[in-house]
Amino acid sequence: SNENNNVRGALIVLEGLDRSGKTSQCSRMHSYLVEQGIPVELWRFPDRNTCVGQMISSYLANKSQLDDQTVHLLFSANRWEKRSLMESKLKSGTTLIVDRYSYSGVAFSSAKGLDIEWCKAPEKGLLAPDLVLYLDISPEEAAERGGYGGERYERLEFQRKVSQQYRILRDETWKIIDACLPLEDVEKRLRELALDCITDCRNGKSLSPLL
Ligand code: Z5A
Repeated sequence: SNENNNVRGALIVLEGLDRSGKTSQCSRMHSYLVEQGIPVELWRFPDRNTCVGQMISSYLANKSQLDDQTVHLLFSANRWEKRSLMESKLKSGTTLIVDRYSYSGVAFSSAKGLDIEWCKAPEKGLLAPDLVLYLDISPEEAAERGGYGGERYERLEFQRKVSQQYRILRDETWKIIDACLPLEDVEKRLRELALDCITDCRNGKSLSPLL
């Protein structure tokens, strides 16, 4: 076996309010990395393709009712059911670009009033991201982008609370990017940060669990 077998992919997470541009930026970053010949996959949470994901999807569409604790644990279970696949992909050298992760789970549920430590507990032991890219936008500016659909959380008042919770979760491993810059400027900044992170992982940065 050659040394390359030990090279792992990076776990790169994009977070931010609804309309902050995560989905656009994730797909641009994915295409860019593919062009660079870097093994990469685009993931997103919730992953609506699983049975758990379908329950979440129907809840978000207001087609079913669940209490706050239950839906919190479903979002978390939706990450747990992908954990081992995530680990094997990373270990086999594939970089994962992930649209929302545990921080969304904690920010949205604690914005409803659930205790933040309670919200964090089921996330412990999932894989810790190597890089969290936070697309920073005020709830008001995000709302101005329009296209708030009919989903449950797409209301300004609630997005304000989510924004406050994200602020509490920030730590020194997050990179905060001004999401109001032109799309191409945001894209360029994200690329640089992602490439640095991929290099660090190739150079032996180890995978660790979320604490
Ligand atoms: N949720 C949760 O509660 N718990 C959890 O554990 C998880 C999630 C994982 C569904 O998520 C909901 O689940 C979500 C959080 C909660 N609820 N909310 N709110 P989702 O990921 O499926 O859906 P989403 O967050 O609503 O994604 P989104 O609407 O697709 O937003 P986005 O990805 O951040 O933005 P976008 O689609 O890329 O861009 C929005 C618009 O802005 C679009 O018209 C773009 O062209 C425009 N845009 C983007 N960038 C720019 C710049 N730089 N300038 C100008 N305009 C721009």
